[in-house]
Amino acid sequence: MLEDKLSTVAKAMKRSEIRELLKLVAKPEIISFAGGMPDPTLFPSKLIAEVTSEVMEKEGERALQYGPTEGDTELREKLAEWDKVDIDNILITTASQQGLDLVSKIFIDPGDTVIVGYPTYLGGLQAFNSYDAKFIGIPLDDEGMKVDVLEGTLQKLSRDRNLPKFIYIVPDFQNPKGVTMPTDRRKRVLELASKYDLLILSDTPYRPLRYSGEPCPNFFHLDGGMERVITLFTFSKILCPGFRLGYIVAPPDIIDKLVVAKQGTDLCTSPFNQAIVREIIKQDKLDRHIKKLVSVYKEKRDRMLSALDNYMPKMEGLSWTRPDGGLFLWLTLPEGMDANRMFERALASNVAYVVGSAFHYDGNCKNTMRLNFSYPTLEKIDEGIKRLAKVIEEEAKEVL
Ligand code: PMP
Ligand code: G9A
Repeated sequence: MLEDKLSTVAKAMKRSEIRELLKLVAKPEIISFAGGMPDPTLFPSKLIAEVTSEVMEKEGERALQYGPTEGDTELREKLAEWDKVDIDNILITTASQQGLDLVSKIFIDPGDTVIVGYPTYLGGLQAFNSYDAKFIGIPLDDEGMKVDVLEGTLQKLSRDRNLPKFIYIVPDFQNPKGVTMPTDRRKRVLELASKYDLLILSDTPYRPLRYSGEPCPNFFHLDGGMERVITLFTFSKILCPGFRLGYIVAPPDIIDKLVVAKQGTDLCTSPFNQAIVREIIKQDKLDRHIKKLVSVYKEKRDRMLSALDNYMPKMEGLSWTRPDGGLFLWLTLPEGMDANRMFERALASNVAYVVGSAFHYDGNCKNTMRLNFSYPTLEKIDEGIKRLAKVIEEEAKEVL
């Protein structure tokens, strides 16, 4: 009965494998490298409590009232200053997942093509899918999306009159592979976007979390006229996901359309949460907090890399990425192994990961997995990788 009433897109919607998995691996005995969760012991709860009481005292009536759809003006000014853009370029969102939805809402007609990384962030695929997008995946190497493949694909799509409206890229410490696109490649991608008149949707939640190497400029700073880049940012990874707070940087005409789309979605992002974050930024406490996160997460990344070096079996075809930042690395198993099939064995050994196929729109590349290093403690990283190494060794004996 319900099936008959559902819209076409709702019928095609699928639950996120990651969100389902998070329920499964919540047991305390499981060491989880699955969810993309920040370390909760680092949430600045005391600071948030102090700032909340200041906000309530100074501006409680305003903070508890509806606010403008564009977002808190002073917060937008601060963010514009931070990003060296204009306030008209900024729209506050209910975190970046909403940014993905709003951008889809204003650009994707059913059947439209969207270019995505192969693999890419699952929640991006889910958002685009809700508007019935058709995907074309571009494989990644250690420098992100392969630009020669992108070029060939765009040539073909142009011939077929099937060009996408945008290319979705996670340029810094990509989710799920952990790789970063260097400046030269960003420029090439922009040239292609300009040649074929496409937008770039740049999703940058991990950008401030760099542990090694040199920062690369944001796409919008490379786009001279600021014409074709839409950038999503979120406070989820640098403060706390529970605030559900983020923002979009885009040309003012795109911001205008996004504002209308947002009005029909949630009217405005929580003014209360916006006021707290604005005050934390004004008191110069966010930068200090990010420095702390960087030092703790760097240690965790290093611990995971050395545990992998130390415990993984020496096996042809077994490899992993070495990210310069973010929360994840990507492990490839030898051809012929299947991380989906192996998952039961991993769970029985009390260790969890996200299967790599979840990040491929067609469910392929089953010999891959994503490992998160921000959530577990250093000890658990060590023990969990030891368990995983044993699981891989046993599975390989059985299937290879
Ligand atoms: N984009 C990417 C690439 C992500 O990794 C995530 C969260 N893991 C999001 C968007 C959504 O995050 P949020 O809605 O909390 O900002
Ligand atoms: O909890 C979520 O869905 C956000 C994390 C995403 C991820 O693990 O990639």
